[in-house]
Amino acid sequence: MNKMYDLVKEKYATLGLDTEKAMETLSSIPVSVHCWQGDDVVGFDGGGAASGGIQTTGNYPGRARTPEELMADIKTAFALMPGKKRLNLHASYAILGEDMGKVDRNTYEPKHFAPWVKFAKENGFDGIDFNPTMFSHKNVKDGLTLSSPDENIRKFWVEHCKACIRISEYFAEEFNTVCAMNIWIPDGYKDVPADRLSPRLRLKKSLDEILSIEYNRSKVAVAVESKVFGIGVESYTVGSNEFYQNYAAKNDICCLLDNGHYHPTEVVSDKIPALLAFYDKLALHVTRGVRWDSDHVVLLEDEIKEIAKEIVRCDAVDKVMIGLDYFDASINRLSAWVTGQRAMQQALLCALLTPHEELKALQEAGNFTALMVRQEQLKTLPWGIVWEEYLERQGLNVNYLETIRTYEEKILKERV
Ligand code: RNT
Ligand code: ZN
Repeated sequence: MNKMYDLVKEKYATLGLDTEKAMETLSSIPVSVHCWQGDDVVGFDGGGAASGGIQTTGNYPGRARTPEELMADIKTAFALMPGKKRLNLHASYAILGEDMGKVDRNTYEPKHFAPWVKFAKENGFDGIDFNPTMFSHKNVKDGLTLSSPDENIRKFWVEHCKACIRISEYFAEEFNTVCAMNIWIPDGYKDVPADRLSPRLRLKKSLDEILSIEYNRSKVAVAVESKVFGIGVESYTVGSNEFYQNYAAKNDICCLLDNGHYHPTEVVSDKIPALLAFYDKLALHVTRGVRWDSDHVVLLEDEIKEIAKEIVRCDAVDKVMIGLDYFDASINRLSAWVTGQRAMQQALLCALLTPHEELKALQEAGNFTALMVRQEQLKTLPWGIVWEEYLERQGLNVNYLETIRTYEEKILKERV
């Protein structure tokens, strides 16, 4: 028994908080970890470096170049992450084998992802989430996909999304968990557009066509991810926040909130309860934008703590599908993965170790003085000791950097 933990457990008990229960809940909240941190969002279907409003920077050695390499990296990195993990795949990570060059993204099938299912099962992941890949492809024409005025282009991407729904259904069935399928498109304009409506009407039509296929809505949660602007698409984004929130509400699908995709003073933590008033489910891309949607590694900063608090105090751990979305190519990629996932878990633990009922009562009573004092006092509570205990129980209270360095020496350095 860890004496320090026992003391801390007692301390939290005096606040009416059960550290055992907090750890149990924490280990049951799935975090969907993105595969694309491992290879700088390149994928395996020949698209090359990410383009269309997103970009990775850095050239740290060891980028995974094949499915085998990426799987080996995921296996090593995920083993250092506490809690329940899902794997978040993009369509560009299809393992085409003999079909390479014969099929395109509009005809991908579940079989092209079967090795991922096998891999995720072998490693005990909770399930797989999915994303159509509508960037890094020759059919992104003039920066447009689902909103393209070129019918052939628009149809190609509609077919791609339909194919992705089929693949998502396959994942949902294989794991018997809901598969979140997130639609993000790079569509937009670098400079002042002449028509802001037509592209949005075409996007609406495309989404209607995609959703017109029969699929099991209780198994596949289709989500739409808005964005305020992107690199090279600074002036206009077709899939804006208002567009997608209205579309999702009217068509009974989900919104996905990426906290790098809003104006700098807007916060996703405040949007979560706003949407929970209307939606049963919502999805997140937790990231860290430094000055813009830079997709830096998630760290334990105020906004991520606030996001976690909302998930917990709105009693929404079953409603908010937490996914990570960042890609840093300037540091060891496994370390980036683990650091971000652990930060998310830490934020959730802090939230679980907060006396929300007490604080809510102070707010309701209009006792804002006490509310401020209490919230400040809570910041210095020794939650870190509970975190160590949590890691200890999962055999993870180790210096993960050392493990990663060893892997780097043996494996990553060979990749030249
Ligand atoms: C881009 C979006 C999108 C991507 C991933 C790779 O701005 O955040 O979610 O990062 O799909
Ligand atoms: Zn995102």
